[in-house]
Amino acid sequence: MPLVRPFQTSFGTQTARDVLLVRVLTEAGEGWAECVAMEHPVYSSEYVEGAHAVLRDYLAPAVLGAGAVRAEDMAALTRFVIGHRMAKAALETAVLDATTRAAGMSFAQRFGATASEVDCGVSVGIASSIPELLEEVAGYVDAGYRRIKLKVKPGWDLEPVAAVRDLIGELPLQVDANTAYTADDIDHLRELDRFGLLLIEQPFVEEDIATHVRLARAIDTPVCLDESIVSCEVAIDSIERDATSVINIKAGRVGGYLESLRIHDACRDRDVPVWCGGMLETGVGRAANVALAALPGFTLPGDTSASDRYFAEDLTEPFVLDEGRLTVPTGPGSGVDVRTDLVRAWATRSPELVR
Ligand code: SMG
Ligand code: MG
Repeated sequence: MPLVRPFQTSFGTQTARDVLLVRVLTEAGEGWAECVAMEHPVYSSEYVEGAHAVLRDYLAPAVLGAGAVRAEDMAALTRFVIGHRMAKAALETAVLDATTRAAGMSFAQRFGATASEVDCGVSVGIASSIPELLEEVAGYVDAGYRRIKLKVKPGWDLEPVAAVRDLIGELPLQVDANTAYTADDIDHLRELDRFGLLLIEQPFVEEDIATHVRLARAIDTPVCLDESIVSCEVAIDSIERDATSVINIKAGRVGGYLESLRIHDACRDRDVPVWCGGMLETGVGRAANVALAALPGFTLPGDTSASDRYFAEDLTEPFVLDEGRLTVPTGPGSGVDVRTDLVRAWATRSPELVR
C-alpha cells in the first residue's frame, strides 16, 4: 500500500507498506490481524518474507496441531520458536479477534481499557530541508495532533528540533533516533535538553542497555526505549537499571497484546509511563493499538495517527482524527471489518492456506 508521503528514518526511506495479513478460521468464527514486520529487516531482524515463512512452516502448524486453543495458550505453544515476535503477535491477535468477536467482547474490554478515546501523536520523518519539515509539521498541528515526534539521526537533530520547537511553541515534542547514535554522541545529545522534549527514543543499538544507562545519567530529557524492549522481562530489567524512564509499547515487537498488557501492568506498578508505538499499521492493526492505548497507564500520546496520515485508502473504515484524538472501537473483537474486496484487489500474491 503506497504511503501518502515517503517516510524517512535513520535506517532508510519507506514509500509503501508491504502488509502481511493473517486470517484464522476457527469453530468460533474468523479473526484477522496484521503483522507489523517491514518489507526489509531494517527496524528489527524480522521482515515480511521471514514472518510469512515462520507462520507457514512453524507457528500455524504448531497451533493447528494443538487442538482447542485460546489466545492465552499461544505464547506457550509457540515458545519453541526463538524470536519472530511480530509473526507470533499476528497469529495470537487473529485468534484473539476470533474469540473476542465470538464472545461479543471488544478488544478494549478484553484489555481492560478505561478510555473511550485516545490522544494521538504523529511521527514525522527526516525531511530534505528544514522548510519542508516545517511545512509538514504545520499541517499536522493544524490537523490537531497532540504531540509531534521527529525522527533524528547524526546531522539531522539540533537544527530541525530547534526549528520545530520555534514553530509549535509548547506542544509536546519528542525525538526518535532508531539506534543511530553511539556512546561518543552523549555530549552532543545533551544539547537536546534545551528544547524541553518529552523524551528521546532509542538513541543506541537495541542490545546496548549500558549506554542508555550512561545517557540517562548525563541528560535531563527522559530516555525511552523502543527496539530494546522485546518482552516484559527486558522492560523490567531496563527500568531497574535506570536505562529507561518511559516505555514505548509495540505489540508486534513484544510478541502480542497479551505480553503488552503485562508490560503495561509492570510499568504501572513502577510508576513508569507508557505510550503506544506504531509501525505504519493499516486500520487492522491500528484498531488493536487504539484499544491498547486506552489503558490507564498509557499517559502519553501514541504513534496512533489517523488513517490519512498513512494511506489514501485504508483496509478498514478510516480512523479519523477528532480534536487530536481517535475513538476506541467498541464493536466485538478489533471492532473493525477488513475490506476484503480491497485486500483481494491489492494482494501481491494469493493467500497461503495452512490447514
Ligand atoms: O505508525 O505512525 C507510525 C510510525 C511510528 O515512527 C514510528 N515508528 O521506531 O517508532 C519507531 C518507528 C518504527 C517504524 S519506522 C518505518
Ligand atoms: Mg521508535
